[in-house]
Amino acid sequence: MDWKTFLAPYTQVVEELKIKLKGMREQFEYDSNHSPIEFVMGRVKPVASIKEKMNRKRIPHDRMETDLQDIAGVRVVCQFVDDIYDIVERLRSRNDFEVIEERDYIQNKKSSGYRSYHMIIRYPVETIYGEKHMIAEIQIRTLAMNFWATNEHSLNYKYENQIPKEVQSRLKRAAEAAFQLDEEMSKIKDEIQEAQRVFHTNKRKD
Ligand code: 0O2
Repeated sequence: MDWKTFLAPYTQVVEELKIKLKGMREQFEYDSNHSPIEFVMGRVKPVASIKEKMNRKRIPHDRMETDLQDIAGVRVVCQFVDDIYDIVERLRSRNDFEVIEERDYIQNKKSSGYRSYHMIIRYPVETIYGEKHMIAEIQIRTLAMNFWATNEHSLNYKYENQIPKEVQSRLKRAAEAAFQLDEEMSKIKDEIQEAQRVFHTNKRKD
């Protein structure tokens, strides 16, 4: 398997999506001095993770491009839960890709405590051989959800997906605390945004 050639269009998808999503962030800042997007990041799944996931999910080689939907992954991190649904709406109405699946792990959190909104898209990239439609995953989450998921991901890596029971229950409590944090922040969202607008406007005057 020539992984470099196989992954090249995925790298292009990630780079293009990062530019477009960061562009959204900048537009929001210019237009309203506030962006629902805090930051954007992206990655191409490492070969070892691709192989591990294919084994775990028993995905045959010839189904990899359709069934392994997060080889190209970008993440949009927002301040508030409402911002996530705002971004989801805007992504649904774009014409440069097609949303083929959505998973709302905010309304339906995973048993681990994981919360996030996932959109699976079909994205056209231009290659030297013509247009190629690639599958990619966009994860949209708050800062609190991202903090929790990043830490849980590290622990899963450390314990090879066998997190001890005691650590698991701490993670569940931490997930509940992250949920409460999002709830509390939502209640003072208008005040926080007003403060941020004032801060940005003053910064521009400097
Ligand atoms: P990485 O290292 O982030 O690339 P599954 O893998 O079976 O849970 P599926 O069907 O592939 O899920 O799709 P889903 O549910 O959209 O999840 C894919 C990705 O979402 C995962 O990729 C993680 O990034 C994230 N995710 C899903 N569940 C959890 C969770 O419980 N904890 C954390 N921290 N992240 C989660 P990968 O392949 O796990 O890894």
